[in-house]
Amino acid sequence: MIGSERIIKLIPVKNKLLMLIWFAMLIVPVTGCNPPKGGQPAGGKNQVAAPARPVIALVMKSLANEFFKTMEDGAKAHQALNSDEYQLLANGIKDEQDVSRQIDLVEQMIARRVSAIVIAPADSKALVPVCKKALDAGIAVVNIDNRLDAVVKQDQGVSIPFVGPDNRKGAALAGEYLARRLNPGDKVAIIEGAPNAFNAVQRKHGFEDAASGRGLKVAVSQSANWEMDKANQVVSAVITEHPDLKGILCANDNMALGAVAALRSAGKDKSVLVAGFDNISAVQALIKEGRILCTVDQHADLLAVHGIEYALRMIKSREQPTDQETRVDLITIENLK
Ligand code: ALL
Repeated sequence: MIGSERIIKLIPVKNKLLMLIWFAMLIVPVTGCNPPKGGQPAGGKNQVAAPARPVIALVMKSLANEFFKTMEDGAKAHQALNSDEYQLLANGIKDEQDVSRQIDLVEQMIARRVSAIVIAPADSKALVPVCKKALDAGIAVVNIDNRLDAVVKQDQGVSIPFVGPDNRKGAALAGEYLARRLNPGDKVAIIEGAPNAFNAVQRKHGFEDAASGRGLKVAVSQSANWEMDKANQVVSAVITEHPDLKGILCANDNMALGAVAALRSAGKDKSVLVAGFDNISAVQALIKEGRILCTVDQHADLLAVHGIEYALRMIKSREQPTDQETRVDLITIENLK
C-alpha cells in the first residue's frame, strides 16, 4: 500500500496549489463571513427577505407657511393608508428664500439613496442642477407645485414631469372676481411672490390679464417674496403713494394677510378689496368677516399626493409620465357659507 505521504509527494506542485485554493473556498463560507448588518435573523436559510419598500422624499419649501403644512399632512395621510407600498421622508426649509438650504436637502436625499424625490422648488432655475444629479444617481424625480424652468432643463438635458396647477388661470379667476367689483380705470396693486419662482410670475400675468380685461390700471406690481411681514411693509408704502388704490391682488395668502394688516393700520381695510391665493384657514376666516374678498384653492393636500403617485409609477414601471394639470378653484364667501 502506498502511504498518504507518498501520494502527496507524487502530486505535481501546480496541482497541489489548485487543491489548496479549492480547500480554502470550502472553508471560507463557514468560518469567514459575518452576517450582513441589519440582515435576516440567524437560522433563516430558507427565508426570503421581503422586498424593501421604496423611500420617497418630499422636499417642500417653508413649513412655516400653512400651505406646505397642509401639503405635508396630505402626504402623511396618504402614506399611512399605503404604508406597505412606500416610506415617506418629508422635508422642508424654514425660510421661503433659503434656496441653498433646499439644494442641501436634495443633496442629503441623494446621499441617503432614496428611490424618488418629489420636489416643490423654491427657485425654478437654481434647483435644476441638483435634480439632474439625483436623476444621474438613478433617483426618480417629480416636480410639483412650482414648475422648473423649461430652458434650464433643456440646457441640462433633463426631463422631469410636472404635477401642478395652471397658476395664470388660477390668478385670473381671483383677479376677475375682484375686477368685477371695480370700475374701469380704478387702480389696483399686484403683490408678487418670489421673482425666481415660475408660479409667482404666472400669477402676476394672471392678475394682469384680469385687470386689463376690465380696464383696471395696475398702479404698481412689486414682490414681497411670498412673506407676510414683507407684504405688510410693501403695502403700507403703496397705499401711502396711491391713496386712491381700490384693490390689491396678492400672489399668496400669507401676503394677503400682510396686506390686510397694513390696510387696517391705515384705516382702509373696508375700502380696499384684497384677493389671495392658497385658501389657508386664516384667510378663510377673513373672507367670512368680509376683510378679504377671495382666494384660490390649489388643493395643497393633494398636490404632493399626486406627485407621490407619479413617483411610485415611475419606480415600478420606469415610465416617464407626462405633465399633469391639477385643479384650481375660486373661493369666495359663497363657498364658505
Ligand atoms: C408656492 C405655492 C404657494 C405658496 C408659496 C410660498 O409655490 O404655490 O402659493 O404660498 O409657494 O412659498
